[in-house]
Amino acid sequence: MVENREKRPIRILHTGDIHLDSPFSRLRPEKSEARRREMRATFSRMMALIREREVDIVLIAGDLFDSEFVTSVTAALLAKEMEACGSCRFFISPGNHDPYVGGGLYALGRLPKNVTVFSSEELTAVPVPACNTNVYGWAFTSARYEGMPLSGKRAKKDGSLTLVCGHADIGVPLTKYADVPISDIAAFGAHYAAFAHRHIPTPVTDAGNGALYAYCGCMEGRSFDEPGIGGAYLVTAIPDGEDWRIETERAPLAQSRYEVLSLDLTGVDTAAEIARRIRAAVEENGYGEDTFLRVIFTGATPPDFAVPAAADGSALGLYELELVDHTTPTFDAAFLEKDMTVRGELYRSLLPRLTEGSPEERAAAARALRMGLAALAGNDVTTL
Ligand SMILES: [Mn+2]
Repeated sequence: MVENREKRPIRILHTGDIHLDSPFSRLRPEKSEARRREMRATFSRMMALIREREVDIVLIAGDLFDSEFVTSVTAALLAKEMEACGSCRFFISPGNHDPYVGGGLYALGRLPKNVTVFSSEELTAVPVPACNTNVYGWAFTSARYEGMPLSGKRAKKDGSLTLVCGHADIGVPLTKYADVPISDIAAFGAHYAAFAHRHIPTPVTDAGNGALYAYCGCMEGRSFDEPGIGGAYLVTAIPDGEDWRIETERAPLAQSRYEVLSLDLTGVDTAAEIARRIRAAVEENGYGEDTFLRVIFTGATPPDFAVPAAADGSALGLYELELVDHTTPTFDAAFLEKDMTVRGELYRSLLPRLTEGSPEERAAAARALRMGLAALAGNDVTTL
């Protein structure tokens, strides 16, 4: 007979898209290894937070690591860290990057006893009696999941706290990454549904009938497509009569972040002024040694002013600074067309690509024209 345990607040941490051992193919080898080390360190910091905040249940909604066969360093780290949180229960729902496959880390059963890994595409319920909780989850068993894990299912309504942990592509019909319509989340009716797969976090949202759900976002951004400070959600379920009330808070964890900044250069014609504006933006946003910053220049600039193409990020106290030139040179086409000097010749030779090329070709041609005109005008064609 199951005893009716006294209800107490339950603390939950929702994470996912951690991508340990990510290849970081965009970075140079020495930097990518440093980033992998940094990600393992961030993971360890998250585990310290779990101990410090006395978290009861950790939901890892998939893509914990970045391949079916994780490195031995990471496997050892996972086992050690999870074992050190002995009183906490971990639930892992394998995603498309860390599917449950024979011979993989999950199937080998080398994770400590307090870890439950979902192993079936079928929605599975695991009771946690000590927490008055049922955790529901599913697994990717390959890089694809072409079903609808929550379709037609309902959470058990027996007064227990109900949680979902899963890797899914919410609201994308016919997705190959587990199709979960928002209406399925509402109909299922869990108190909190923890999702991963999208790397940008979403606010905690009510799908309907108080069924909350969120994407936690990735723990560490890996490119400019994953901007912001990565982290996890801390969720507290507080007994509320026969039901539970949910409170959530964001826990920032990342050691590095990617940020994208747009800078309008209209009216600017010196590198010094550009440097001043970048410096001001860096200060205003609190970017520092943890920041990979991409600055996109926009607006219209004089045709003979060479917008800097590269800059030393460390001089601005940044990890790395990348400049992207999307400005339009305000050259006088009608004048250049008739210009019989080498300037006109340069313009005419670039004209087909300036007008008929692909967007990339047009941008490259505009840049070539600008550099050429700048050089011919005796202006510096240098970096910031
Ligand atoms: Mn994924």
